[in-house]
Amino acid sequence: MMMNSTWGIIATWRMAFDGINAATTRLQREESAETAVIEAVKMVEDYPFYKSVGYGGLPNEEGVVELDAAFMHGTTMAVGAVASIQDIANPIMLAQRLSQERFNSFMVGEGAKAWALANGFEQKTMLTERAQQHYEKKCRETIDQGLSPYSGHDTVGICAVDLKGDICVGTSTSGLFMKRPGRVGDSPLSGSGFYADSDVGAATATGLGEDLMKGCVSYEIVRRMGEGMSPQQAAESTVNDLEAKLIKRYGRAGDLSVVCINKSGDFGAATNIDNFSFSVATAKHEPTIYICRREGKQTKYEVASPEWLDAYQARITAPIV
Ligand code: SD4
Repeated sequence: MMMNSTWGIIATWRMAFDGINAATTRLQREESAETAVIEAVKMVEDYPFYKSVGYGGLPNEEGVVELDAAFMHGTTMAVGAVASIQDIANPIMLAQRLSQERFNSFMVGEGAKAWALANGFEQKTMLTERAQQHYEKKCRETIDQGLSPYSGHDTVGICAVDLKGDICVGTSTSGLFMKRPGRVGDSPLSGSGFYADSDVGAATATGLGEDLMKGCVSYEIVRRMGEGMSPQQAAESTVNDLEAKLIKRYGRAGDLSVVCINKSGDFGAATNIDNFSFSVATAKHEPTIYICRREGKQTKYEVASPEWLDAYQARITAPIV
């Protein structure tokens, strides 16, 4: 078996940090990138206060939680994905399972749910009281007043490299808050929300799916790394190029944030917003949460301060009024 001299894992947002910590132990113990990614995504899906992924995820405009998830193995190139699925406890596990199927590996809605239940996946009511309260508040503040409700969306995307040299990526999200029933973003779309190639590296995206998918950003980042760019160069240039192109040809660009890692464990992050955070750990880098900001065409990041972390925790658990 091929061996790699290093390991690493990187994820969008602060919410993945506990999962990254747990994955660090796994990857050091020579567990697979696949297990590290799935277990880390599951932790985010299961935590009710993360309101954009899994249990506790925010609902669509009719108050129904519809979830998207995907998994890709960068060695076998297996991809599995689910979209618009309701009331299945861990969409990422379903995506992983679907990645083992020769056919029908990307399933949506009712069909995906029926297959999941027939194959032993846990049914769970994914709408929490808190998410319902967020929904009612949003209705009061936006729709009831004729304003656009589309904001608030954070996908977890996690890329990992293991000591055998396998590279995997997984995503999970409730998508755009107040989306139309049936709306699907970039997160379950190969090449857009995620991509992994064990010869090169992996990338994953978060932000406005409708715009991220216009640039197939994750594939593009991996492609650029494969042509010799560092992960940071590949991430930054891909975000900058897509943003510029969208503004020029489409008139505007939504939120675009990405993280990536290469097979040597070097990582990169880029964004066109100011408060994008990411979590990372590698053989050379202890588990850390970074906050990004954009300076000109560059994305700079600094370690999240204790004050920032406290404020974050207070915000996600604060009563909804
Ligand atoms: C989507 N890209 O469904 C996802 C949402 C997201 O940060 O990542 N938001 O469009």
